[in-house]
Amino acid sequence: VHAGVTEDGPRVALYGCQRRTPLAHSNQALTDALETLAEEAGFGGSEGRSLAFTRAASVLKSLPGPLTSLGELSPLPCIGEHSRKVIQEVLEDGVSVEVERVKLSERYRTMKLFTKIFGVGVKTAIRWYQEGLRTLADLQERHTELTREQQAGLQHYTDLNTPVERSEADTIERLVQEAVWQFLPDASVMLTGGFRRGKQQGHDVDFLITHPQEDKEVGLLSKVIRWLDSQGFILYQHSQRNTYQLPGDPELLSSGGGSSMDRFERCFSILRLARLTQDKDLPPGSGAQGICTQGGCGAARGWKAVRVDLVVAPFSQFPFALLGWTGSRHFERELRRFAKHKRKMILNSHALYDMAQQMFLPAASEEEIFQHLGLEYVPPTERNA
Ligand code: DGT
Ligand code: MG
Repeated sequence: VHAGVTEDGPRVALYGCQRRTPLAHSNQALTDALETLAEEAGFGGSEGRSLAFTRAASVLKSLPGPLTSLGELSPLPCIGEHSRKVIQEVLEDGVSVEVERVKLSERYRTMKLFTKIFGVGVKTAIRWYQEGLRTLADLQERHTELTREQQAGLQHYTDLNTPVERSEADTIERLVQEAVWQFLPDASVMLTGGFRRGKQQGHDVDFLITHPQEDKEVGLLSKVIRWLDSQGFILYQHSQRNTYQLPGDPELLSSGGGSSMDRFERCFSILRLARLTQDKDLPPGSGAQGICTQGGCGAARGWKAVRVDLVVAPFSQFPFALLGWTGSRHFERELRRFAKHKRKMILNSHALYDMAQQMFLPAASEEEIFQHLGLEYVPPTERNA
């Protein structure tokens, strides 16, 4: 018996953070269909509906084998009426008429096009759509109304929507380490996000930087950025100072609690990466091998623009930051929801606060955070909820 059923009843737990979700699973056609509807609901401003489809898809991702009949759905949590209907259609006909209609609709296609621009969220895309804009050329005409970030996003649209390969992420990791270690040799640079969960491709490359001696990391990021820029690696960057105040940051403790945005010092950037096919032309042995500088191969367009996020966390907050930046987005959302509703705790990327005891719960590792939450540890590669 697969489909998550044991003799004791459903094996699939209610919250995504209580389940193990590997990257590869057996129900891709079903989850693709549900996730299209989740996306479409989000484009229409229906957050609740969007979440319902996302949760249903996430449950299917955790199943040990392919779902073959509707009956296997009954012990599973989070499968609403609408999701059930879509699943039935895909099981019986291979496709869902509703999903196919959505994918062809003008709004969905335009919203996809616009939200794939770096710096453009759903709200902005909706506004443009309502104003009658439909193509990237339409946006080019309104160039002056775009933010600097959106202009960069538009300029590098093709590159930024070409998946970043794992090998490219590794190359960028070596470059970031080279930059960081010049200023702080004992700092650690960790690849987080999807690549830490085992993905072979990503939409960006996420790094978390820390130093075992707290406060040493202060001021590091601006030096790193300045060096990268002087070497010609920066196509765009926007840095933010750390605005988190310990202890008892009022915003952390306010009702909303665990928000997904954090207040670490960080830099959203677009870096210039040499295409790996050109690796052989570059001098070997340099940490920056594979990355292109302005004078080098830019003219021949032997480079590719890649989105890179650099986040600096003080050592005591590092495990929370690592947990928060490893994802998946849905796993994070479920962790925070579980903490709040099942444990009366507030979790974010800085800290864990126990509302009953009215105290922060420190942690030296991700494992300890799971322990505080009374959750079985889920390794990064099983967090693809
Ligand atoms: P992808 O699309 O291949 O880059 O996949 P991911 O999973 O790397 O997605 P990404 O890069 O958008 O985000 C990585 C994780 O970091 C994700 O679980 C959510 C988290 N994250 C992203 N932005 C923020 C932020 O502003 N604050 C916090 N605390 N977390 C964030
Ligand atoms: Mg990422």
